[in-house]
Amino acid sequence: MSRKLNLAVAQLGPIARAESRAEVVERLIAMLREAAGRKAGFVVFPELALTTFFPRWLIEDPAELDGWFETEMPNDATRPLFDAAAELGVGFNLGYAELVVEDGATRHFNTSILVDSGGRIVGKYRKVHLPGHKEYEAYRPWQHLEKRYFEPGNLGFPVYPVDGASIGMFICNDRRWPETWRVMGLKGAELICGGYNTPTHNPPVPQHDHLNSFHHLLSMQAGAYQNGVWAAAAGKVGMEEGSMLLGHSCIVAPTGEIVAMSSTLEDEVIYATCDLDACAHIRDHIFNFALHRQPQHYGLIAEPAPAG
Ligand code: CDT
Repeated sequence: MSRKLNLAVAQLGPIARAESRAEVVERLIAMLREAAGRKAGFVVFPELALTTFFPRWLIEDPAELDGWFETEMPNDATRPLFDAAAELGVGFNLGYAELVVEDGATRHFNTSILVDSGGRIVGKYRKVHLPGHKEYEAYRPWQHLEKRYFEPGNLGFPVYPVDGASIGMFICNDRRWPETWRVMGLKGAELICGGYNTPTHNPPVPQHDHLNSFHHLLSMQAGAYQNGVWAAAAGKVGMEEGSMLLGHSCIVAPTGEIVAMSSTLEDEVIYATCDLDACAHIRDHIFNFALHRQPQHYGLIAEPAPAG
């Protein structure tokens, strides 16, 4: 008998700088309820889903900066979301900025979690591929200071069992990197999901601005097909504090076919019924890792980048 996951992707329209976590959580819960009404068992929410995309600003006051981070999860603002998940029996993937003390040091990560249908956190991932820059760059209309505010994740690319499905996570820029997908493919992921905040204008390469959606979908479709996994991406979309963020949240089958895509720049939920056993149609044949991979030739991929 085939295993079916009723999957939903809940994209968020813009979040204003002044919008509180509690207000955003209300929006998330409304979409969680809508998804539950459509019999979804798992919902994917965006990257940094609780606030506006604050790395677009240079924030020099450390206390002000830390105010964008969560020091515990769940916390007072997000607990209603976890309670709703347990009440409705729907799991979710949620991105947020994480401030944590580890080994005596204060650390900042761009993080996402997996929550099961009982409202329990069952998995965590910290973004590995941080885009952008460290220092203020005056020519940019908006900064992209992820490299300044976060350190690269230290958890690798884990895959977790969640209500009977094997699920791994990417966070935004990670989806462009084949290594992200392959590591989780090798771990047997059946669904790889995550959120994104992708400005439609990339100041260093404006000649590629018209290709933003193409590159997003290309990455999702290639990652899904080349690893025989279901793939889902939830955007923070629309005009946020003057910066336009890419739409086209999507669900992609292991064949690489797009089976659902958002059509607005607002809060919107899209759906697909995912046959998890369909992963094997790819993984037992064209991308049968055990039969066809030749890792003795791939060593360079895992070596540190050459200097300069
Ligand atoms: N949030 C995030 O990772 N955004 C990047 C923007 C790249 S351009 C600096 C992305 O890959 O979509």
